[in-house]
Amino acid sequence: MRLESLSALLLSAGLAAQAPTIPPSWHGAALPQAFFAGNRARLLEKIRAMGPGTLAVLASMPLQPRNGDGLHAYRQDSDFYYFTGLEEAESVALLDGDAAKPFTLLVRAGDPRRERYDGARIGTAGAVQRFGADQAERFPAGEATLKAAVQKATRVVLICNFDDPFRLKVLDWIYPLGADNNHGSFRRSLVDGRNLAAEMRLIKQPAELAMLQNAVDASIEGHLAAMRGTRTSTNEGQVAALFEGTVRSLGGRFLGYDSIVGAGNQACTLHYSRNDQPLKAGSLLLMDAATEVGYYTADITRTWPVGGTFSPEQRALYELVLKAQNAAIALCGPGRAHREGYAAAMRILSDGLVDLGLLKGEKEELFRKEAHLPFTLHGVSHWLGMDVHDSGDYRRVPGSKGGDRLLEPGMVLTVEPGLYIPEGMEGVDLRWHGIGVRLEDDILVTAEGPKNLSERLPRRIEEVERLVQGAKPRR
Ligand SMILES: [Mn+2]
Repeated sequence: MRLESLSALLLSAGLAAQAPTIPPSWHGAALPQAFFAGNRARLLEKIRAMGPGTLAVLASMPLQPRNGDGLHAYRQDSDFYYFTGLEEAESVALLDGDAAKPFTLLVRAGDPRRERYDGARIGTAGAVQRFGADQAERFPAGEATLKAAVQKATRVVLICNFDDPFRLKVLDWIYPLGADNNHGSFRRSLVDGRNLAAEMRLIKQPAELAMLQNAVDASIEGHLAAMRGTRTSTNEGQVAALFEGTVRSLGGRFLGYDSIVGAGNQACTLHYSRNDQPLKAGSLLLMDAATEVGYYTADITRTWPVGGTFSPEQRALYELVLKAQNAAIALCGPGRAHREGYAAAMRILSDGLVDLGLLKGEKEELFRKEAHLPFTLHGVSHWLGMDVHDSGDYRRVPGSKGGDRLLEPGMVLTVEPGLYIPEGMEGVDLRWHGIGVRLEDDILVTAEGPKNLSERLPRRIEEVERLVQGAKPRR
């Protein structure tokens, strides 16, 4: 049948409106070079403010062996990417606060044989033309340039998260071993620049928020596919595959973190990621999974019944977690301490556990003693961005109240309370055993208050049940 006639047929039958909509995809999504240049300009301003002779040195993520002669898939260091947009390994970026042309990229030497295996390397021309470097050099010559620049500087701001050998090399150039370091350190100092980068990354720019929303949207589609496909699955692995296949097909090249897909008792293991156990009838499934798009990741958790219907115990715990989550989300407005949401959520969970008979005693006293902790286990928020637990200090900054940082527009954080009752938990009636519930959404702080970026993914029990029941029951 020709395509036109098929769509005509669908239209005449009134079916076109019911055809599944294909969500947009984000294959190859990346922020524009102007974004990275803007970040470099702001970093340059900060290092110039430190005084003359300041040089920033940024290290890329080292290659990571996996097994045998195989490597883990390469993913650039978040800080390095934020300031360069460059995804190539074994690169170094320099920003010289004194120079009129401050940005130097040092990139890998050409290797025709390796390049036949791994693809072309960017080279010095690519570094200048595509990545905006003022000048570029290839190793090994680049190493002499780097050493000279470090030794000429009076202050080196090092932004190096994971490349320990590189850090030691730079340290040795600054304070040569066996030399008169006491004397040397008067001339040259080292500043750890990681907090500088973290503070910049904490407030998201509009372009970053758009990319983060792409990651959230793709992750929502993955969650919907997993929920709809649970009743026709027999193993956690199949549900994980529905999520992961969906986000990959939408352009999520990497997951933001290993998917957690745990049914029944496995839902009580916070970082469970084997995802290989059979789905037992009557159990709840907890899925904490998200994709990264263009170096920004979502972080979303939903919990649903594998058979499509919550039992009374599952329902009671779920409703409690949902209530706690909504209360904490409402407190993600500007000017709030990020921990206010935690306190509100814990109060609701603690009182609710008493109401359900899971904690026994006087509410005020139990809350004060944190008797809920064996059930709640973890905090409810963390920053979100390029890293799932994004960089940025939670405390000790000017203007903070009670030692905590106050929320500002442009910050993004998760809100994810949970309750966990593993098999064998002492002092708890057996009917509650093997239930783990967590709900997690991604919240943008705006001047008008909290904005839930993952709102579209249902949380209310009736909606969740309807979604899961949409599929045919499994045999
Ligand atoms: Mn999280």
